[in-house]
Parts: sequence; C-alpha cells; structure tokens
Amino acid sequence: MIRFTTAGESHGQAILAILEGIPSGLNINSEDIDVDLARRQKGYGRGNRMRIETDQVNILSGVRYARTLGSPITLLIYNKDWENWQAVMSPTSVDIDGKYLQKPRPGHADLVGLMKYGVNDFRDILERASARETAARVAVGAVCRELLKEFRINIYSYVTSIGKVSANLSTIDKKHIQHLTEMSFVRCPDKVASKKMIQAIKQASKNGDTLGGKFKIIAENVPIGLGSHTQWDLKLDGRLAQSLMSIQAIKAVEFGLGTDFSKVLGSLAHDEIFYSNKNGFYRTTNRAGGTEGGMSNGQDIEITCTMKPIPSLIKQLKSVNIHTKKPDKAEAVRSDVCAVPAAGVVGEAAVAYELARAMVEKFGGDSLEDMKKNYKSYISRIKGL
Ligand code: EPS
Repeated sequence: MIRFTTAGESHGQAILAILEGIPSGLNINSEDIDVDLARRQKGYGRGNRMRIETDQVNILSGVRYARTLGSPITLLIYNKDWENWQAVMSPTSVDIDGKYLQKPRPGHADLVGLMKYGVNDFRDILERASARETAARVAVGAVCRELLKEFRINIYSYVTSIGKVSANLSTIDKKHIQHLTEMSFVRCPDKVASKKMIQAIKQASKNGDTLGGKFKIIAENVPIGLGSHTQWDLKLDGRLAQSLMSIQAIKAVEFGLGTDFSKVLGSLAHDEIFYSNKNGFYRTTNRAGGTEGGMSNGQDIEITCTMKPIPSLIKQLKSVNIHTKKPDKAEAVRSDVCAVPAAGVVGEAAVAYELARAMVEKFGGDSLEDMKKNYKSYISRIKGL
C-alpha cells in the first residue's frame, strides 16, 4: 500500500517526507521533482519568503541509480531561511528567544492549537500548521506522477477565480489550457482574467489584505474502476476529497457540477450511456466529474477546490492577548497575499498521490513490471465488454 508522512517545521532545518509502497523499477530523477517544487513556489501574490527559498529535493533513500527499490523513499527539502531562524527554532532545552507570539490570528491554527497542546507560544503551533509543509507533499506527488505517467495518466490544474475575478474558458481550446496556464503569473489560462487577478492581488496587498479563490484539477486517462463502491473508506471521490481538504486553507472540494447539482433536475444531472463498436461504452457529458459509485468511470476526473484568503493579515483582525486576556489586534507576520496559484500545484500532488495509491491497490505488484502486466490484462478484459 502506498502511504506517506511528512515532518518538519516551516522555519526548521528542513521539510521531509517518507513515501512507502512505490513499486520497484520506476525511473526517478530529482530534477523531475524539482520542476514541480519550482512550480509550487511561483505565482503572483507570494511573499518575501519565496525569494529566500529555491526548493530542491534530496533523495535520501529508496532510489538507486535513478530507479526505485520498492523501499521507503525519503525526500528532504532544506529550508534556506532556517539560517535566519536557528536561535528561534533551536531544539536545545534553552529558551533563547523569549519573544512569545501572544495574539492569535483568526482563521489560523494559533488559538485552537495553543489550547489543545497546552503551549504558551503559538509559534509552537504555526510552525507545523504552515503551508510550507506542502513542499513535501509536492515532492511526494511528483514521484506518484512519475508512476502514473507509466500508465499515461496526466494531471494538471489551473486557477478559475481569485477574489471576484473569474476566468472565462468558453473560447479556449482544451488542448491549450496547460500551456496557457504555465505562462500565466497566476496560473490562469484566460489572459484577460489573469491581468485582472493580478490587479486584485495588488489592491489587496495595498490594503494589507489577502485573497482566496478557486482552482480546477483534471486527471486524464484514469482507468475505469479505481476505488470501490463496497466500503465508505474505499470510495475514490471520498479519498480524493480528504487528500485535497487537508491542504492548508482549502474549504471546499467539488466533483464535476459540484454544488450546482443542487440546482438541476435529475434528468439533466447525469451522464447518459452510449455504446459503439469502435469506442465501447461512452458518455457525451462529464457532469459527475469522473466518478460514479465511488469508482473512476473512465471520464476525466474534474475537481474544483476553494481556498480561503490567507489568515495572516497586515490589516490586523480583532483578537485577544492570550496572557492579559485583553482585546488586541492579531499578530501581523510576514506572509503571502494570495497563494491560490501555488495551491493548484499542491492539489495536483494530492490527486497524484491518491490515484497512484488506487492504481497500486488495483494492479498490485511489487515491481512496475508486475503492475503493468496486471493493468494490461484488465484493460483488455474491459475492452472486450
Ligand atoms: C506561511 C507563511 C509564509 C509563507 C509560507 C506559509 O512563510 P513565512 O512565515 O516564512 O513568511 O511563505 O509558505 C511557504 C514558506 C511555502 O514554502 O509555501 C503560513 O503561515 O502558512
């Protein structure tokens, strides 16, 4: 079974992930992982921290001569900024900092974490709650993406809205979306909307404010039958949703028509079934977003995620000093103004991980070769139906 865990604080020495269950014989190069790490760092609206970091992965285990061994893969990314935080983040027993953060930010983990973990400095909480952790998830996703590529599964994402600005994709050819997205500073394929989004981020920044938005993730060529209808925790849509909802600041995950399902009649909500000798079973719509009964149905997986505005604001919200209990303004700390473009890249990684996990579950095998054999025989059986 594929699984991973991450470790590391935002301003600690490093962020790392241990990824288990990737079959042996898969080609892995750190440069391929670094491409996704760099994509995650970009996007208009990122703060000064991104000028300090140039994320690069160090593969510490599980790969030999650029091929996976089937053993746990350790992926480590050093935090360059740690040099500036060594005293604050010191693991020794001496408190050399003494500057406790006392005014929790509404919307952040600060207050709840502080109460739950019984600490009196919410730096102890924010260091791990920070979205810096998503660098490790993207490294994991990049390895999973390499596995999925062996089965021609392609995952991409693009921003559909930031604040009140929405993209208009009606005139954009689907085959240009990926290219246009990577060219845009906000990872939005609509050039006009991209400009307006940048303006909106500039304005929010000027006001000491932040902005959220939406992004869409597409997974193409996913085989029919990943996940299962037989048990709640095997359902593919549920698993994808959990993976995506766990990304910092994500507040909603929708498949296909998503919340719009509530507005349409049943006769217009589903994807009717057709058959031709050439194509077998096929659909002409994808309202479901690629899953039915908790299983992939062979259509593109289409998911929209909503990200809330980042809760670290220069325009400080009302809070309470945790020591004096007196009303005060929330801490204003260095942060991003908008991280929706980066979140799309993290979303791709979350989807890559869950799909790779479901692929290994379905096609098994300790080696990529075994997995491919199982895949081939399954696909030919399905085609014969
Ligand atoms: C984050 C705050 C900012 C972001 C950080 C997430 O970091 P800092 O406190 O060092 O300015 O830049 O994101 C990253 C470092 C990253 O790599 O994405 C937060 O509080 O969540």
